[in-house]
Amino acid sequence: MEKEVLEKYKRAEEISTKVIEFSKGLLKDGIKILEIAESVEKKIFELGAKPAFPLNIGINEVAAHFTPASDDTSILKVGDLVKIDIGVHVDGYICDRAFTICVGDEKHQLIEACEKTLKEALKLIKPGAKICEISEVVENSLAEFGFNPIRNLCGHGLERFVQHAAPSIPNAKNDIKDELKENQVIAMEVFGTNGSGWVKESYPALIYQFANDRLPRLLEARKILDMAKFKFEKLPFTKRWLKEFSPLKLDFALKELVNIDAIKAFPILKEQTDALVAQAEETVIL
Ligand SMILES: [Co+2]
Repeated sequence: MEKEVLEKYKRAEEISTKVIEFSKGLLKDGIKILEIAESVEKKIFELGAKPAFPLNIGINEVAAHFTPASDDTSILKVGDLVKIDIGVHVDGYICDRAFTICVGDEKHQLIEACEKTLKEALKLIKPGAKICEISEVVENSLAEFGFNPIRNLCGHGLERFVQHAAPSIPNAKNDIKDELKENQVIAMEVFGTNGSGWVKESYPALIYQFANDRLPRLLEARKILDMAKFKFEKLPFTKRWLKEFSPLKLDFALKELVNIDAIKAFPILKEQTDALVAQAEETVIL
């Protein structure tokens, strides 16, 4: 990897470490999740980087792809299992990390299981490692604690301005013999649950991403598509970041953009039996 690229990855990592510390200090009983999202994203900018995607805050059965809307009034409560998934990028080079806490509690078995499992998986993240070997360790390690992996969620590669690139590293056993290669950047993520181990999609979506150049009919849709491409640099964005549009026009415009395949929507992912989900994630350069 070029020195300059490696340095940008390192800066993204250093900034994400600070942002994680900052966000941990916010996760207290009674705080609005909107306040968490806005202050963490602001912190990323203040530290000289940009969010690679809107701050994902998954509470209890919500595994991924939730970020508060600008009118969200919900607050954290004691006992909530909160997953914070943070993406920081410097010039497109992304560091993607996540952690889980239980509000008001030091320890939670599901969190411990995911953290321990991630540690075990990271030992294997080296050039030449087979995807199936890593997945097997994830599933077995969670099983030792009596938990299931989320079978339809995966660790993934990262590329410049691409937050989900090949390869996919499933949380569940498989027979993918592909090997990791030198210079790959891997976001290894573990999702554990005390439920069945599958996520289902839930709407309305809050997170979107540029997909294709199109010519929308609505003026607002044209403006948003332009922002998706240039301002958000084809990385995921959320409605909350589009404050200049009235809510009604925004919904119409996003709907048109999804319909003509100009942007894609990421539905919220919830555990199918509404069981608890914990997550642990780190980015590694091979
Ligand atoms: Co990730």
